[in-house]
Amino acid sequence: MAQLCERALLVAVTTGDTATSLEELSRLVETAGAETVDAVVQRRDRLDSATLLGRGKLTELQHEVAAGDIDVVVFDREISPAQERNLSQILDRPVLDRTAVILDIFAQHAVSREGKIQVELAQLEYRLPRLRGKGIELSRLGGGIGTRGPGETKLEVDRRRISNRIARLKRQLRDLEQARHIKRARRRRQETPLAAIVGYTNAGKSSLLNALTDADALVEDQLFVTVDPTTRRLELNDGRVVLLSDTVGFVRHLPHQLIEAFKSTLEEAAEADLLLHVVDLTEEDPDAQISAVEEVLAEIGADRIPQVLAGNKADVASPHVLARFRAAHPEAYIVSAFLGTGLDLMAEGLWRELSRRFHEVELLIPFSAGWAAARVHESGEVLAEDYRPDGIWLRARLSGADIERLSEFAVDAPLSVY
Ligand SMILES: Nc1nc2c(ncn2[C@@H]2O[C@H](COP(=O)(O)OP(=O)(O)OP(=O)(O)O)[C@@H](O)[C@H]2O)c(=O)[nH]1
Ligand SMILES: [Mg+2]
Repeated sequence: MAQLCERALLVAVTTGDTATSLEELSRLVETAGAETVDAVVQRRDRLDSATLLGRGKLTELQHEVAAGDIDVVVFDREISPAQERNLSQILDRPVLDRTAVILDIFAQHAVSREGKIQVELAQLEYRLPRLRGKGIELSRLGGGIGTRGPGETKLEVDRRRISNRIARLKRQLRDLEQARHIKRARRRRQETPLAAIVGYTNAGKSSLLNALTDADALVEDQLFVTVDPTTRRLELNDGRVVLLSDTVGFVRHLPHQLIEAFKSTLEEAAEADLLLHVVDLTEEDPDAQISAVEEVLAEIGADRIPQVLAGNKADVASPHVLARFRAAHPEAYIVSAFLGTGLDLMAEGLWRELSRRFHEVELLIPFSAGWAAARVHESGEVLAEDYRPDGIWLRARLSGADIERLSEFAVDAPLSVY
């Protein structure tokens, strides 16, 4: 892929006095492979529906674009297809919004077949209403942000072909989803509890998965590195097992086309028994990221799943952020995926939270049924154990499925239900 480094001018348009920082947009643009030349913040009482900005400001931008040898202008908000058309005419440069940049990053980072299909679908859905006429004239020769498909593919620019391709991609996704459902059903039968790692992009989710398990998920100081999630078994010290799965990073205003296309991937989080919510403590305001993550969780229907909160990168966090975070979230675990600190406690915390939905039972397992005792140790919580002449006596907390599976060994009906 010709990786020309585009020179980008960033523009934030805000109404009211909400504080705006173009720092995140700048990181997004750089991750997508362009260079931020300048950033302009424009405050307005109301937005112009056709061009967002007024005449005067647009003239200023025109000059800036010419003088700064700018290739592309990126807005820190969603711009409608009509606004994009108007703005790119006036400024005589391609005009992108934040969504286009995020989609571009996903396109570059997707690895698996399903990931690539999902990204391309999101890109085309975003693109279709933005084409003029048959669409061909919008093709940007030479590529650049907003024109790259997943892998080496260049995005389609012809309206009719896009529609056909969208239909085909949707069909392929449906097939892949079916395979995923079968896998998930199998997991459910085994009843190994699943914890999904969620959090803002770059919080260290993949690093934590690697530190806790033998996964070698890709870790980079970039945004949206993980597009294809990994699941691994996490074995606790005493042999109990939890499945731990990495997810796509979240960001404030995650493009809805992406959420749509990534539904099946995000379902992994939505169907988890527990969420491990990872927060980056090197951020000045971790709570802003927490809120953004909560918003996406609500959107995918995962906001009622119990959560364990973990503040990561404690090794480099500033003392005042750490202190503030501790005070605001006394229940949170403070960890460092780098140093491995706090991980054992956090894993225990995960298990404790998962076992809340367990029931306490008493079992007497004959020595000939060693598998059953092994099962209790692996997927339950053993509270007491005694070797008796007629077998192994256990008092344990087990999932409903395990209680059913091991019912022949039950000494009594469940003792207590949580
Ligand atoms: N100092 C320090 N850096 C960390 C720690 N954990 C992760 N990092 C760094 O943070 C960056 C992001 O880590 P990832 O694990 O890729 O983050 P992620 O949440 O999976 O990010 P995406 O997949 O891009 O959403 C990398 O540069 C890591 O080396 C930590 O405990 N301490
Ligand atoms: Mg990751």
